[in-house]
Amino acid sequence: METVDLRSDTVTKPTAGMREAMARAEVGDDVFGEDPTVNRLQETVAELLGKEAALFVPSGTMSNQIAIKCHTQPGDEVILERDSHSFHYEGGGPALLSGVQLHPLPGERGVITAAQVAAAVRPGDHHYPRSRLVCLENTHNRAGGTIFPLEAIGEIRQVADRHGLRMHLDGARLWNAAVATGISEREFAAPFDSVSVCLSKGLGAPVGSLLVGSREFIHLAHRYRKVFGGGMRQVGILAAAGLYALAHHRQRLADDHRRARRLAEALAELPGASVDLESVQTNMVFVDVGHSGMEAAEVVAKVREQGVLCLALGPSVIRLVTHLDVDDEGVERAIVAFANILGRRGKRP
Ligand code: TLP
Repeated sequence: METVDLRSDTVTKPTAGMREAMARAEVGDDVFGEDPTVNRLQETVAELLGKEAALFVPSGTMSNQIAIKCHTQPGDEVILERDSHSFHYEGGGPALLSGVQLHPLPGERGVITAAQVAAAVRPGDHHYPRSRLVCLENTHNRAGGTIFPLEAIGEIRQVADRHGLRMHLDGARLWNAAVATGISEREFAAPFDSVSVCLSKGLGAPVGSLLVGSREFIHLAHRYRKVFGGGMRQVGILAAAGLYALAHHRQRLADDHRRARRLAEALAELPGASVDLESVQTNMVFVDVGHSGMEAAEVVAKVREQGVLCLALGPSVIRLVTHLDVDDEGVERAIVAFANILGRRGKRP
């Protein structure tokens, strides 16, 4: 039985075309800045996001952590959303690597407002930490792949300008936000001083993220990439996968979004399952099985027996993510597997 892996869009395997591009890649020592494929990828992504420069790094986590390090001094405070990746899933990196304090704000489907940010900025009195950076996430992972609207970002930028704050975007899935809205990555990136984007999520490359910003910012980021152990050598092989992904796998994200919607609508019909359909804006579906009498982990184990993999995110919440390696048939199989556990259509009142 072939498995349908909906745990994350990070699980994709490189396609034949991607592997061929990797095999053909011209390489050099990137620590010396001599890998022509890495240089081409950095120029391509900087251009795509409308920034002066870009730096290829091993992971989204490192990219965010380098950005926080570059923008802050120890003792500074970083304002971010309470469910953001940098707050939850980066191992306490901001405290460990940058010595900063985090100021998490509760968002609505991952979106915080300019008024919340303004209220969180500390007075310029020596009792307080120095507010220095605002980090946003687009799309927002733990909120269910939701889009941070451009207008709301613009309003936060105005607050940031008034208080001399920098802004960083965790755009691990910015590609999804762009395809879903028709607003370009460049427009979404414009209000930010730095942006991190991942090649290893929906785009289907095996490794790699890029941090973009001004030339001066990237010069400093280069130093911290080395310090954090992220200087790599003949990584044109990986950059080639990224260039291939950018050229061939961006527009197809619309298919992932269509499949997530199909999955969400079908699962929402099952007894004991509820889905916030408004949060299904890109390639993720969060299902709450709280009313099924089963724990999320139990449901996950039972659908696994039917070859469907997904993740329990809490006692009652399950995350399913569509991607390059899940087709229409895979989605239908997942729906059947859940229906076998939770019961058929015709939801109880
Ligand atoms: N997210 C992973 C897990 O870490 C949860 C996933 O399966 O979704 N920013 C965002 C918004 C992310 O979702 C992730 C990865 C990262 C950063 C970190 O990227 P990597 O895994 O490359 O360090």
